[in-house]
Amino acid sequence: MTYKIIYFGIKGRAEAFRLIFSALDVKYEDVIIKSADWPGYKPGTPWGQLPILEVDGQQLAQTSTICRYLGHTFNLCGETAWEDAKCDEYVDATNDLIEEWIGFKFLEPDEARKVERKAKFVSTLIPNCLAKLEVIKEKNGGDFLVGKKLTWADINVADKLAMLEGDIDSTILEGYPNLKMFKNAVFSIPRIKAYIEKSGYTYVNMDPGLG
Ligand SMILES: N[C@@H](CCC(=O)N[C@@H](CS)C(=O)NCC(=O)O)C(=O)O
Repeated sequence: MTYKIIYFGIKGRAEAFRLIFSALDVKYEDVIIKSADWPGYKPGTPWGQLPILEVDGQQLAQTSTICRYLGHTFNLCGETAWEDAKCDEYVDATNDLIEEWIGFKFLEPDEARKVERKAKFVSTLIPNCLAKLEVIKEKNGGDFLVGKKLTWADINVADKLAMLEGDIDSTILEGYPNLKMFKNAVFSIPRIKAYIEKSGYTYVNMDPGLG
């Protein structure tokens, strides 16, 4: 199989795929679309947006769909239909948080509204979400969110936590010991650790305006 990740020159939504490929030592190619080339490229994409995963020349779109596909392909999914659904639930719930982050950070045109939305995000939305994830993680025990082994949802959610730490506040997981342990467990997987050390892990240089 040949895998290509087609995306803008940022970590963004595609980083979870890179972490999954790295964890499993599966080769992939990053195809970077420059902002200037995007208007010409966009009409030929499945839904007018990136990222896209190309598998042996066939294209798959939508971030969570791609992550889930990789999870099923590489046996990083739940062991039962229920566990699979729990993976989806935790990824969808945290998607809501991240879409709001993208919304105020990249897409909100009104400066006053941007400040207002960020304040609500930091004071209410993040703590609400992290408190719920903290309980989920504590109840599941072990290192991960679902069942007893690593799933694609662990990698997806840990990536989002790292993104928030990088962009909002590096101490965001203080007060959530189970989540902190969880994120560290994912990022301590030897191949993921090696990938992070090689690639660097910062979200601050995202290309503004792309969302
Ligand atoms: N629902 C899509 C959203 C993808 C999305 O919003 N992609 C942004 C970049 S992160 C994009 O392609 N922006 C350019 C555009 O919409 O023209 C997904 O989850 O993959």
